[in-house]
Amino acid sequence: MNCLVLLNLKPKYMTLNHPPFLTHADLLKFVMEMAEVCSPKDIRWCNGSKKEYDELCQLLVDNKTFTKLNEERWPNSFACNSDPSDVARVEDKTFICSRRKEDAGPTNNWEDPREMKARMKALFSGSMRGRTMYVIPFCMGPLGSPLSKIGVQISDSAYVVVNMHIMTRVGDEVLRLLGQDGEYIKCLHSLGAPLEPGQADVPWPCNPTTKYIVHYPEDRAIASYGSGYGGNALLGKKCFALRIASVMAKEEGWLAEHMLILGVEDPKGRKTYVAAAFPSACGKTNFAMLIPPADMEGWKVITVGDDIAWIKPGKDGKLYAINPEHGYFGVAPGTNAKTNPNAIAALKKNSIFTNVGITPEGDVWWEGLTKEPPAVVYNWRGELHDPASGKPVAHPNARFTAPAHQCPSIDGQWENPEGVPISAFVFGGRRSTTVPLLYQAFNWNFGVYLAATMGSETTAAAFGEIGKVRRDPFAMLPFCGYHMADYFNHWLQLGRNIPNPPRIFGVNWFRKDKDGNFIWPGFGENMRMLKWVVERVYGEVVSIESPIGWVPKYEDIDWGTLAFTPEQYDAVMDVDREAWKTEILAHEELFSRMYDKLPKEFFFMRELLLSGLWRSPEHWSLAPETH
Ligand code: O2Y
Ligand code: MN
Repeated sequence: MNCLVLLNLKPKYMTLNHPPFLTHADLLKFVMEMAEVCSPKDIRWCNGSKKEYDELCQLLVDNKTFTKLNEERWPNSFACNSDPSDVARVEDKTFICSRRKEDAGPTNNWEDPREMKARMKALFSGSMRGRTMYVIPFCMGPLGSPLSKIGVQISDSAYVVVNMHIMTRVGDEVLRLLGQDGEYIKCLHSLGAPLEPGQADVPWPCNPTTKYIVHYPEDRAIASYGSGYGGNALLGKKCFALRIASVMAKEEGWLAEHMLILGVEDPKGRKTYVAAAFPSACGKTNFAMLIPPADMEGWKVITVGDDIAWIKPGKDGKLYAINPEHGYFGVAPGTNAKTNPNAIAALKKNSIFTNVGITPEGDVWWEGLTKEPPAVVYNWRGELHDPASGKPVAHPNARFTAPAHQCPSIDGQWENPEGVPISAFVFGGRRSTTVPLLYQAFNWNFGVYLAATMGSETTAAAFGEIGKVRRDPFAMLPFCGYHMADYFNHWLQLGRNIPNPPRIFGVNWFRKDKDGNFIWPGFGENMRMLKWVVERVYGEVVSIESPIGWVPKYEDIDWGTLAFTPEQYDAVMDVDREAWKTEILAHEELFSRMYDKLPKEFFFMRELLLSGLWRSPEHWSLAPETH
């Protein structure tokens, strides 16, 4: 019998052209109920085909949302400008609506889910009038992988559909995998910009004043209203793959992390996989696609993912990771053939650019792509760029959406349904002082403490005082769907359950000298640090014990042709005892916010670290050498 009859649905939406093989009654009910609330003009189920992608891109061109780029130079690619009110994730309007406030914790915005649902119902009522409601079945992770999870996003944005095509696996195959009663995450998204009869559309519809990104962890559901941009609207990414997935991971004994995944291939062909967490906009994509310096012959970095990792213990006790995404939503400014040649190659075709500059010849440009902007270029607000104005061409958060498989460094294993085995975790922040270039935590627990206390200095006045350290534990502060201290406990517990957990390292590429210059060149040179990490994983190199962890000896780093003197090394590796006393005491500021649930181990580790700073009157580098 037809499911629609079974569900006694209103004739208005009997023409929903869902695939004939769809037998998932709960999904049909969800779609029909949302249609009743949002009142779209029609409903379109996305099948994930190239035809669908091309058709919707053309629709976006016709609506003046997309500019088709020069086909010879940028095949099958488009650029668009968002509304100035809609340029980034809206953290202050992001909510975790767990039933109990204490489950969301002090670092998330919370509201009672019943109250929030009432507010959302009012906002979504008629919100899709005059627009098509797209139903986007998508899979996070390789189709059929035991580590993958399915979502269905309802959206009234064609821009969202085409971006989801690149960022996730969309279409009929996903519905087939769902079967009659498969589990899926309900994702509802509306631009909050209904069109009244006769009303002309605008290139970037959104709600300029009201935006909400709401998560219901217990219902495994997401509602996003008012924004068409990035993390607010592509719900598979931050909302599902991090906030909701982190809750599922805690309950099911795995990890959903804000981490890149890379493989290091050594000259003998040995592959070692590393997962690394850095706060947003700290160069994760660059690190994931690193090209080693020419003198490190035989060393290679291969890319599995640049932003999110789902990591599960395998039967052999190792941790296995997949990249749940299918594309990159990378920051454009600063990306160029020198800083990240692999990203430049990945975005050369079949890509979408948001908030970059566009030239009359159909080229795109952003700050850092080349030294000088093109003679004639329209900025992200569509104005003719005037170099004297001081205004940037691209918005600082301008993005490219590019298919992952187009990255030349993509690992042959990146879609392995079993995932790749992780041997090391790397955590890093942006610190101009105090934190050394590279160090290894004494053990798993100290590593968890290291990651929990990582932070970055603020670079934008939006975050208050410039240069103040903002703690971002595990780079997950904006993305953990539950109480951050429960999250720390989850990591500690995971370490207790696996026999030989991955080694944990801290890095800081951003240390400055007295004159304010970066000491470490970064980018490809970071390979020299990665090599030491790999050698430590296999116990192939000794280290020195500093008060905060194991550190490399100068002569154990492969310097190749890089002129980096022992004096520079001392400066970038210095563990200043007084600075570290202040640093460790400053951890209290974060901990005091979550004191009631903080792991007891943290209090002891803090004391141990502090006492270690008094361990010897000599400089730490004279401490005993050990494996
Ligand atoms: O501002 C946005 O909507 C995008 S944020 C983003 C995009 C890709 C990868 N990471 C991030 C992030 O904020 O960490
Ligand atoms: Mn990110």
